[in-house]
Amino acid sequence: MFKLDLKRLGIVAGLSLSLVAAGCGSDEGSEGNNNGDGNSSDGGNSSAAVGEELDYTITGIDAGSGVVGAAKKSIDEYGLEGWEVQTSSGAAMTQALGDAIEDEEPIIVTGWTPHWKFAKYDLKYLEDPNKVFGGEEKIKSMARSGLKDEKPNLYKILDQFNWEASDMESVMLAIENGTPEEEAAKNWIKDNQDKVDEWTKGTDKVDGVEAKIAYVAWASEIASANVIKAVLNEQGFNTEIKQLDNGVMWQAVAEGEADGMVAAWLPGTHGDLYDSYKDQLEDLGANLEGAKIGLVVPSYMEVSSIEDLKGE
Ligand code: PBE
Repeated sequence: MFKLDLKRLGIVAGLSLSLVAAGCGSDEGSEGNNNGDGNSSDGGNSSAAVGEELDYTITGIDAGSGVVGAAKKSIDEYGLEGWEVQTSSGAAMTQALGDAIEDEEPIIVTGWTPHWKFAKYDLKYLEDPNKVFGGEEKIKSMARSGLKDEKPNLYKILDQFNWEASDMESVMLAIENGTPEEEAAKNWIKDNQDKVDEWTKGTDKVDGVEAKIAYVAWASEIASANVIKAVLNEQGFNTEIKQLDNGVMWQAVAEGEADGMVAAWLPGTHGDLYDSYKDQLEDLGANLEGAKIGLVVPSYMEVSSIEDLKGE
């Protein structure tokens, strides 16, 4: 195919240039990636070349996640012919990211904030001029209908739950560094009792009332689910946090199988799910502001925009 040949030529040109550049002893400041011609001095991190090196693959997470949906949409919207999103899991994605960084190899992952990866690695979001990944997101809490009357104290705590991105990140980072999930949640609560007191303000303790909170196995939601569980249990609830696929989490709250969830990324990430279920659940508002999703790469990569992936 003509297109592929052009890409090959780009690689060859990139490689020969990289030999020249190696003689200069520096690849800093090369701006050779802005026209997608692959002629960058590192021979691997520039637009067309990066596609070849990555086998035109974006390292995704679970197929049901909003960020994978947006990544697939970005392939269409930016005309990234031949690119694919490989789905796996959040854990597999961060493993692949860590491995690539160890070898200073290129990688593109579906990423999000808050996430511990930004504390651990030097990363950047690829610019998204077409706003396929949306803008600033909020994480909202949702309750099943009827919860307010049936379990008013649970309803009120979910409604008052509110923290900062840095709070969530610190719990995520502790878990990533090996602290068991429940312990990381309890440690954060111990250090932030003033915040937690705001969430439980005006509620009464209960005696073993069951609370069922749905969540998804994303690092951010593992953190929030464990924190809310620990807070509820301190108030006397018998809390079960139930790990589900994204669509099933929404469905579980909508159909009343779960009492609620604190993992609704809106308006963009879970916008479709919200539209499907909004009449069957109660939106309790944001529990965290300043969230974001996008394509994330190590800072040493030269590509800066999703448009750069287009090649020729
Ligand atoms: N995430 C984390 C989720 C929402 C929370 C960005 C991976 C998603 O893409 O659906």
